[in-house]
Amino acid sequence: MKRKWYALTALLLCSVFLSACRAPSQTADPALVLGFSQLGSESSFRIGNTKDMERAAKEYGISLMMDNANQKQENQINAIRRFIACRVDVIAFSPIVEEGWDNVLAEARQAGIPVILVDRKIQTADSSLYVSQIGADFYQEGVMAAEYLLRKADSSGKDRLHIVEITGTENSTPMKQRHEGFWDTVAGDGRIVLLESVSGDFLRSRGAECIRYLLEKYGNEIDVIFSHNDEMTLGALPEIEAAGYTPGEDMMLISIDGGQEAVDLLKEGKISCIVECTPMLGSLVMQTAQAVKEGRSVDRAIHPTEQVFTSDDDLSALAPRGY
Ligand code: GYE
Repeated sequence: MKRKWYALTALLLCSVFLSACRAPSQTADPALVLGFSQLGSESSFRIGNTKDMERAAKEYGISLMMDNANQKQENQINAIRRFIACRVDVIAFSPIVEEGWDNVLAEARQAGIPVILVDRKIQTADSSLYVSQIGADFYQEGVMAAEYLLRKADSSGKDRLHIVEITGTENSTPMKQRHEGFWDTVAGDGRIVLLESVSGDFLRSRGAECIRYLLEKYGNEIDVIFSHNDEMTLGALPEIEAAGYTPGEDMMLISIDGGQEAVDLLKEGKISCIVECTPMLGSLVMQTAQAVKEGRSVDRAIHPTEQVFTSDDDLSALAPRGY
């Protein structure tokens, strides 16, 4: 009798586990099952990226098993382990930070499951742990932001511009490389003087906190605010106005991402420059996953083309941003 109960329990546990492996969007006989660990929902970029991954999976007939890590690396690691246990065909993930992935990616390699990096990168000595990185050239985004500032410095004729920087998530690729690209480009130009750089973690609420602190400390000494993403810029803007300053006149805001809400404020002149960072990576990811599954070679790095929007441009013909 006991043996029968044990067998029944084991059968029940297996069926529960296997049902957890079924992708919600799984078709009857999917050509490819893709496990995707999304890092969170911290910004309109991230939400737009998630929606585009879902759109592209449907378009390409790929079963998407998606997990939202809610900004925690341990949740991403656990999700990747679940994907391995579910024997997905390909794993994709957007690593919240660059370090700490070698062990779990070695487990995926051991299981014979290829890994695609989406949006951000990882630091690893073992390049065989992933097959491709699909996302922006964040260093170049920093360069483009700085080149805009230098052009404005030239046209203004000012011999000093005091700047504060609100950076993204510590140790994430976009934070590190946007910072490096920007400051490498202005290095040696004595007109650009950094007052302080503070971390806003890519969050709107933290952008507001950061600018309150910076305005309290530096006030009208601030000429330029370089913010690593629109979310923090959108948090900072109301605080700047509440402090009695006119964004776009008293202070120049330079931002990155290019979502609709920020672009609308650029058209109003409240934001001076937005470097585009598109979240629409879904098609590139699905094409790469299919190529990998079919044994075709893929590029190690795939960068979407991106543009710069300024408040001097005529953006009347710009299509809706979609994020
Ligand atoms: O700029 C920001 C998001 O990784 C490029 O993460 C992405 C960044 C983006 O939170 O809005």
